[in-house]
Amino acid sequence: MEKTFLMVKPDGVQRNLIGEITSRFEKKGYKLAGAKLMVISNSLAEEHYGEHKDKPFFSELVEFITSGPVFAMVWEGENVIAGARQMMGATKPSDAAPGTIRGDFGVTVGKNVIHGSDSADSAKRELELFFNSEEILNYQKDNLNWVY
Ligand code: DAT
Ligand code: MG
Repeated sequence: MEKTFLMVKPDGVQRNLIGEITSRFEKKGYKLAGAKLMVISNSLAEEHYGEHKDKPFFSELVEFITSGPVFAMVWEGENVIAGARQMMGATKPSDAAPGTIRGDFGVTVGKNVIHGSDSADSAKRELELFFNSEEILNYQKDNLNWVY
């Protein structure tokens, strides 16, 4: 089954949105396969956001993502990578539709509450960056017979 990397960013943790956000993915029918509260180091932040290293907002982005705990998660499900991106909404909360996480809880692009992998390649790369194999659990959830 497909897996993706999702993370409640420091603003979402501070704003008590961990429960709200995880609840949306649980209710959707995706399965939580791993999770941890952690503070991202500078080097991990620079590697995670490496594709943006030449952008003018890069240093601000690294400073923000390392500014407090994040809630890092592994979610599993059919087409979960694209499905979670849809549930997150557009990068800029001002463009994100109501009903999406960024549309409902964000105002500015610099504090847009959640990260999610944007492709199969980035999901693989980001999951390997944030989780080791023992932290990703393979377990049975019987209610998934009522999702699939
Ligand atoms: P996404 O998080 O939707 O994958 P992205 O990969 O283009 O978006 O950018 C990563 C993060 O960088 C984004 O969540 C918020 C920040 N960011 C993007 N564009 C920005 C901009 N123009 N100004 C400030 N921060 C920006
Ligand atoms: Mg991205």
